Amino acid sequence: MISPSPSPHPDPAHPARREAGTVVVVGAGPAGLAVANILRAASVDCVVLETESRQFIETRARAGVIEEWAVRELGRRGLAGHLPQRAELHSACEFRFAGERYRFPYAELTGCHHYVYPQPLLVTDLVREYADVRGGDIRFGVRDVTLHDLDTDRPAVSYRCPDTGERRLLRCDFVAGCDGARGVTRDAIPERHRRIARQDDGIGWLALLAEVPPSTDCVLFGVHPRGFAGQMPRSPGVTRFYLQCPPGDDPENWPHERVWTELRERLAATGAPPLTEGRIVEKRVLDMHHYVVEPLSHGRLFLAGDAGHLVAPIAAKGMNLALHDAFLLGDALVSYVTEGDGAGLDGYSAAALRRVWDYQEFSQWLSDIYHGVASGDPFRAGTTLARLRRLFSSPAAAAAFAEQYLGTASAY
Ligand code: RFL
Repeated sequence: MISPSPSPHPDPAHPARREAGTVVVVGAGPAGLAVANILRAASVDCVVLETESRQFIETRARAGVIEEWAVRELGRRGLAGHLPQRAELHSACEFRFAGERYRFPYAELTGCHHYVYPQPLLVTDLVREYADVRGGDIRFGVRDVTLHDLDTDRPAVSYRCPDTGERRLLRCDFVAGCDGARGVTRDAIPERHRRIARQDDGIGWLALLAEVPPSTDCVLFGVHPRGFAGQMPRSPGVTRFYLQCPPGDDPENWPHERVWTELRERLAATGAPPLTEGRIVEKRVLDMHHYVVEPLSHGRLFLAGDAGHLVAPIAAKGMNLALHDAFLLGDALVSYVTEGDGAGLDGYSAAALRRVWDYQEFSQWLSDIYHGVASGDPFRAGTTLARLRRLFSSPAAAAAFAEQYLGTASAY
């Protein structure tokens, strides 16, 4: 229960310049910026701390697929920015296996679409709305962010100022930990108060960004004995590709020619248009691992987005979950601060985790499909192909897949 607790210790250990506020948001990714915008719209004062520069976060390429419910929520809160004009609307994806193409028309089954809008554009819109339009306080390039007194009703966050090297301390009522998978807020929860459930698929993906138009109008999943391959359109001139590879592989093992040969082979299918080959502008290896922190809160600290749960980009779910957390947390903080209603904060972790676990389960299921044929286990390869064929022969199986892929269940 959110209730008054012991006062913070005085700050003799922190000879820092002190300021006070209501909420400190650590991290300016989709989660932190959405929370900060919701607070700002309700005139709840907050400060956002971000280790990188504004230019860096506005150009960092990552996600691209946003689910329709999340777009609707962004719009309802005046946070859709340029998305309605610039996003591409997708209504189908395509599986390729056993040398054939199988188009899966999910919009026909759910009435909902995926919006393809690169993460840097969403982040640019959200920073602009928060800082330039709503006049919010955001501090870039901060160093050595540290959390203090989380078990009191006046916690604090300190950081080193990039220009002066001076240490600053922000006293607040709440801390929103939105600093992603490599942040510090998750570790501020004592181990005895949290459990981290982890899953490692033991699989790597070479993630590529290429300056080429996509070869089809939709996302492609190639399930091939040589390994998974994927194509995710990002814009008319930029496409993301994935190639399954050994975990921890060196991207330098994948020169231009090898990348395009493997993509052509793994995505080959009767009647498929040829892939357009072009310059690769980003090449990195991601290990397919996942975690969930439970609970997502400790005292006055609330985790949102990748800080609290990581889902590998298998089903394009991470940014959608980050936004879902942010909507719940932003609303709960506003209710508490403006009306004294703590129910949203008390229930935040459980409510957020229901969708998190559902999406994790779907990603595991999809990971089995993507990687089963190349597993070297003929039994697993057989069951994987049976699952795939079922999607195209059983309306019930297709409806269940579409609901999970689009995140449209009526309750989580
Ligand atoms: P972010 O975006 O990582 O933002 C966290 C921010 O915190 C800053 N930071 C700190 N700030 C202050 N103090 C500290 N100590 C700090 N430490 C870090 C960081 O600089 C950063 O600005 O987390 P957030 O907001 O939770 O958002 C999560 C999403 O970014 C992530 O889930 C998605 O990118 C995952 N993902 C995808 N999700 C989708 O929903 N759809 C997709 O199509 C999709 N594709 C992808 C993806 C992730 C990928 N990679 C790179 C893992 C494709 C890829 C290749």
